[in-house]
Amino acid sequence: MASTLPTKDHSILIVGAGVFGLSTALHVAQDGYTNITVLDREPVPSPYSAGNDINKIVRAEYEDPFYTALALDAIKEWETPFWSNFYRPTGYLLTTSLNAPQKARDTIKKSFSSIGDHPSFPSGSFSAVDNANDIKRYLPMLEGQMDGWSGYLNRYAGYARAAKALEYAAKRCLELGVRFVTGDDGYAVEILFESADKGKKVCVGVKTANGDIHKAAHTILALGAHIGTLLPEISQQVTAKSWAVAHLQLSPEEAAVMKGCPVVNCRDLGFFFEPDEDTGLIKLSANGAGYTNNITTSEAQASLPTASNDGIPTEDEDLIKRLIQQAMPQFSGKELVKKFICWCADTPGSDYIIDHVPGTMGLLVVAGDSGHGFKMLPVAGKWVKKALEDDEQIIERWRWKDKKSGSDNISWRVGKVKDIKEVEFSGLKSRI
Ligand code: FSA
Repeated sequence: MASTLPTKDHSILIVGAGVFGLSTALHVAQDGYTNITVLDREPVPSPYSAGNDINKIVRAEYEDPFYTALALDAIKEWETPFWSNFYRPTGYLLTTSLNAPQKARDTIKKSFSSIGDHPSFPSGSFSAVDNANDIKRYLPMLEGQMDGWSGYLNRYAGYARAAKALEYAAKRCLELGVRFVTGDDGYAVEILFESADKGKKVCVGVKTANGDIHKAAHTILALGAHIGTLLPEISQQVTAKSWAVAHLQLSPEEAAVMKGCPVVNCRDLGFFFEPDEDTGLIKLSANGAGYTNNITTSEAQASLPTASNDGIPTEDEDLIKRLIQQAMPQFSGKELVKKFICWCADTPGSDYIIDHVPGTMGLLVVAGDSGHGFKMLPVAGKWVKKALEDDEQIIERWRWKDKKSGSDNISWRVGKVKDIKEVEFSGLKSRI
């Protein structure tokens, strides 16, 4: 039944209805595939998806021109009528603060020069900002002192209304005939294989928590940070890491003043967005190297997401409070609300993995968002479709890696990776 080369009537099973899963479903359905099923433990937007958030950064300046080109493609899509309801091109301020480590300053220099060097950024998209006065000229709503802040403003960027964009993608999939199975009926617990063909195990689908068998000619695993629970052998290249998210509730009057504020990302503190237009919530996140949850199972030593995402580490709450104090002290008296940790699937070099699982047929994996996947929602499915239709992944950096390769020292991150079980949570000694 399973063949490496799909035809339009072959059954395609996509496990995971997050960013990569929905984008894949959309692209294969738009291309005329007629038999597509998406499984998830929860309806879209699934709380297990890192994309289930009010907003996510959309920017294209990477230090690596490979991803700059892809993100520019994605921005073009975000600007089309299909996606534009969910894109807010507010611009993006990237800075460091007074005591930022040299690493944070260096990454800003590199990403700033990537904008200048790339012909596809509209001219006049960016301006250097050397101090708080420069920043306030462009962002007058920021009342803080922002001592020692410098960096640049990129006008060809903004953010996506993340959860809403996921809901819309699912709606368009449904219109194209994609089936969704959610809850225990959609919670994949085992990959099913049949006897070997040409020395490879043939994947025939998955079993779900309710005991159902979902058979398919092509199974695509898109489980984000949770991928290691279903496919333990990927854990040597994918590490689940989490970052803290919190919110400030603004009144309608306060939100009106902050409206239109570019995304502010201070590399050594954290980032925040303009208030959400429906709720008046400002989302903030702390910048750090991320928290793992290392566990040893019978099959592997792996970092996997915790069962609950509630609350944030105290040290991140402090960073977020410093960010508020320095940029918008008018809100310093407000309590942080809706605090949670968001799990990403990190790879050593921050490259995605989009490949056939070695030693198998009919089984493809799309993983390793590395915390920079959401902006690619409109285009990622195109890459997955290509990998599905090719016998092998021709883009080397997206291939399955048998050994841990690349460095854990991601240039845009500051600080040290810590295990979530070893840090203090606000009000709790530790997370577990
Ligand atoms: O692509 C982007 O600019 C989003 S990065 C957001 C972030 O919180 C990172 O700052 C962090 O280092 C991690 O990768 C998770 O995502």
